[in-house]
Amino acid sequence: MTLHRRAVVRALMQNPTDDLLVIAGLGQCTWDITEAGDRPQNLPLWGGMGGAVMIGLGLALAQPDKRVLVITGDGDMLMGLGSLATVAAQRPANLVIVVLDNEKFGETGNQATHTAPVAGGPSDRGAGTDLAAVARGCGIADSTTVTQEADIAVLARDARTKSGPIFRNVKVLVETLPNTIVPPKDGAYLKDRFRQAVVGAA
Ligand SMILES: Cc1ncc(C[n+]2csc(CCOP(=O)(O)OP(=O)(O)O)c2C)c(N)n1
Repeated sequence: MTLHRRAVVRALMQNPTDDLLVIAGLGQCTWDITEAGDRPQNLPLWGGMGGAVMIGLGLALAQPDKRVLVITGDGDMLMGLGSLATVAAQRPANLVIVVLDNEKFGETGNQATHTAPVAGGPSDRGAGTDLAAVARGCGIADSTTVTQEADIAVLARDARTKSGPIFRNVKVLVETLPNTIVPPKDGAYLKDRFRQAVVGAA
């Protein structure tokens, strides 16, 4: 794996328009989207695990004229796998799911997740869980794995323009990154800020 997560997120969020709604899964993705530029249309989930895609799905269905980009980790995605079947059933054309797959629970100390290859052990299953294959199996036909620097520009373009639902599993390096730029910590404030940006003052 050679891709740097922050470079991927910066490419995904370059020059965002107001109709780009970004949901970040917990842990490092929350820091990543904030480093790319905090904005009211960003909803970082801080410590809420397993629900990033479900939140994105609800939002995409409620706001069909906006583009919904979910950026989350493999740990969060593995916890919420059932959401992929519902995305496939609902087929929101405006939903893009990008998993930054470092094969670790990065935020809690880099414990291996099930996307990591397993050598030995009771099941000796070899390759780890292939999240793009899971998404495809759920019925999201446009599901691929991204591993190359050269594919980032296409990833970023597809994320903003291609008809969805789209699923991309991006294999990224395990990195220890400074979290010097953090989003607001108050969940109610973040929710209200986001809501106002999406639907205006209630
Ligand atoms: C329900 C629940 N279980 C465990 C945690 C602790 N936790 C916080 S971040 C994290 C790891 C997240 O891993 P991943 O989604 O792969 O993100 P990464 O930090 O590797 O990008 C865990 C297990 C939590 N916040 N909530």
